Amino acid sequence: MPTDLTPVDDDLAEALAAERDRQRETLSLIASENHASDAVLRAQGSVLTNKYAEGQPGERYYAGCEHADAVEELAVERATELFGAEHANVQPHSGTSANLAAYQALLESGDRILSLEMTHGGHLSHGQPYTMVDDHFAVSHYGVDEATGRLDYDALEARAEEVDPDLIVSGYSAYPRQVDWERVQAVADAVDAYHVADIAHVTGLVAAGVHPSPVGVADLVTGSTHKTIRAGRGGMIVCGEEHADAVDTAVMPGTQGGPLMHNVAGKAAGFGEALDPAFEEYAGRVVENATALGDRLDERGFDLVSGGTDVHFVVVDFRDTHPDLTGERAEASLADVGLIANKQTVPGEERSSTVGSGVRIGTPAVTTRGFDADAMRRLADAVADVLDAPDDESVRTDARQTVADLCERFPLYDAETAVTAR
Ligand code: DSN
Repeated sequence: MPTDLTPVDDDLAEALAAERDRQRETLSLIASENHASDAVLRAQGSVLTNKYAEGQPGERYYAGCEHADAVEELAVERATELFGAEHANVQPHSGTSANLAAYQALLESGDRILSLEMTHGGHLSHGQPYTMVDDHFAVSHYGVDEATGRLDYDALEARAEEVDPDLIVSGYSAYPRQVDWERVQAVADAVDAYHVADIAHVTGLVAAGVHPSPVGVADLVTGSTHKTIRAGRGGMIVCGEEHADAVDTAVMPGTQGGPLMHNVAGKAAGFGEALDPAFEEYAGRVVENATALGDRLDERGFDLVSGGTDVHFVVVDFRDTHPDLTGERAEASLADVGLIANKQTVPGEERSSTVGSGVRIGTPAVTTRGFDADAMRRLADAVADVLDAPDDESVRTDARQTVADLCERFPLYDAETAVTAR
């Protein structure tokens, strides 16, 4: 922990301490969240927040960038090593920013994008209504097979032949199975389209080799850096040399100004941690824990989209087993006992996206706390108890006790973390 702590003002310190305590005293099951290390938190809270560094290392638009250059070079070197990529741009502010830059790099305004339907697990930045992607491009969607919950690559191919896209987006926010990147690439090749693989969710699993990698398969691979990879909030793009200049120009000036160099420092710290062999073990456990969670929920009579998981979360579908339970209600009931998950639409959804018929439950954050398969089963029982009887106060009391026990057994951060910075 840092020793030269600079206190923030009392009001802000109180809010930050409350958030730190919320994270310590509840269990984050949101599949896109994780707990960054103290090293990443410190890097993100560093003096680099003060520095403008438009451009690339060694080719900046402002003076005084020599140390920013060193930091960004570390992040880029570590990213290329982690993902086995020829080129990395670590400046995107987020996964969405990375996707906007990817479209800017490869497309003209009005071009056609084919991406997964959001209610089937796609992402806003893949061109859902009300986004600028949808405003500037002609977006069409493909779906999963509603009976199996799995991608049907033959159906994707047929849809691509119908739409004739200029770009196909793969990689998803709520698809609980591995993606066959080569098969998507074959579809893209067949219709002469670019292929952007958005690995935002599985970045850490790909880096650790517990999910196949689209690097060297898709044209561009985009992602965020704060989910399974635990490298602090931000985005990135990795690709081959042939797209390097287009990507760099699309990030700046195409879609961004000055990079958030403090976040680039966080990425350097987190990518360094992910290169440690211990990270491979962590990523493997994330998937094992999701499998244990899914198996137990299945034993307890819940339906899982696609029947299970290969990744870091499960999606529970209430429609057949708990037809009166909505995702919104489930999210609120779980949150009330300290289990923080998110409502989720399911393939074939008939409720609105703000209500949903499912819940997505992820394991990256609890695995960072040290959860093993036994702890996951205990957690799964608490989830199942609450979802089976969301109005039963004695069930809620027991679930709160389970959460308190698990938080105590798998502690997170200490009394200084995130309240102070240097
Ligand atoms: N909001 C993220 C998720 O939860 O999947 C994606 O950006």
